[in-house]
Amino acid sequence: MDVQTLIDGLFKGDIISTTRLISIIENDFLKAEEISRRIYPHTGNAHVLGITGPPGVGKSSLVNKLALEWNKKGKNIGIIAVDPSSPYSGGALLGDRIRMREITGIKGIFIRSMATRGSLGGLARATRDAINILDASGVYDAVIVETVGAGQSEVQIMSIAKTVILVLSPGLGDEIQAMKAGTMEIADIFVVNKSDKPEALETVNDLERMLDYEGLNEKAGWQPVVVSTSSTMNTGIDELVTKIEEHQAFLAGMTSEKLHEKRAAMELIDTLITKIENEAIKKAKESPVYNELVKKIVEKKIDPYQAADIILKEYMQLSRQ
Ligand SMILES: Nc1nc2c(ncn2[C@@H]2O[C@H](COP(=O)(O)OP(=O)(O)OP(=O)(O)O)[C@@H](O)[C@H]2O)c(=O)[nH]1
Ligand SMILES: [Mg+2]
Repeated sequence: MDVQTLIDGLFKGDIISTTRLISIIENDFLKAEEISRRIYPHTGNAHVLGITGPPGVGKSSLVNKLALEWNKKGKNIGIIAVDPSSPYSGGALLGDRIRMREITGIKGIFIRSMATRGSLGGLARATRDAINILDASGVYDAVIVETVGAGQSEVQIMSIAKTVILVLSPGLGDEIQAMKAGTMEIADIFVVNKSDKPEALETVNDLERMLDYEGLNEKAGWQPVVVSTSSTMNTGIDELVTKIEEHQAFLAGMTSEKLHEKRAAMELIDTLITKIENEAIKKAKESPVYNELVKKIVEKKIDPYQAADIILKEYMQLSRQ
């Protein structure tokens, strides 16, 4: 089926077209560009929600319960679970599927896992395109993206979320300390999940103290909040929905031009980097000295820096012609 037929299907809310388009953007960078270009004017309607946090804190379980709760209120929810740790993705994705089993097949909830397959353009790009596909379908009120909060690609992914939720669980003092600079700053809502555990209250207190201390309690007029949840006991989920909707209302109420511009700038730079990267890889492989340089690196006759400089020099000469 050609791309245009699939896009027509997408706009009609056809799930198979949606799924096929996401597969295409994952695997085919050139077609991804064509798809993104055609759907872009239709994006911007879904509330994109980023859910991040250390491994095992209960993000997937929470997304599951959150989607159910929201769905009960009549909202359609798209979910993208991102797994950047490709060597382990088989197991992790399977785990996610089992954990999210409760919600697969429910009308108005769409779920999809994504993993890096060494795809050109990287995970952040593919995830962003997938979010845009769900958004452009016009079906989903919210698109939830789950990532493990660690590397650069997660921060990149989170940059397009309108509301960022950082999930923690009791007894993670060290992790909280370690992540405070990067990830803490981007969060609008902090969730202490597994609040069925006795140490949860202490974690909530620690977190609130830290938010005050770090001066993170004021973010462009929004006061980050801490919500306690338990995805196993299904508690605190309604409060989380309320807080998300409050943040959504807050965003709608402010002059969001700056916000839009910041997001657009990020998308532009990311796309540019992807293009340059792809171009660089292509040019390197086309270079007549490429294979020879690889061999020399293996034989330790040259180091990768020197080899890269040789290719770069050649590339600069080419682009000047
Ligand atoms: N006691 C308790 N356990 C929970 C709760 N939420 C999740 N868990 C358990 O924590 C484990 C991890 O849950 P996940 O939902 O997979 O956590 P995650 O953050 O998505 O994990 P990764 O995606 O692997 O980083 C599972 O064994 C869950 O059953 C909770 O509220 N209370
Ligand atoms: Mg998970």
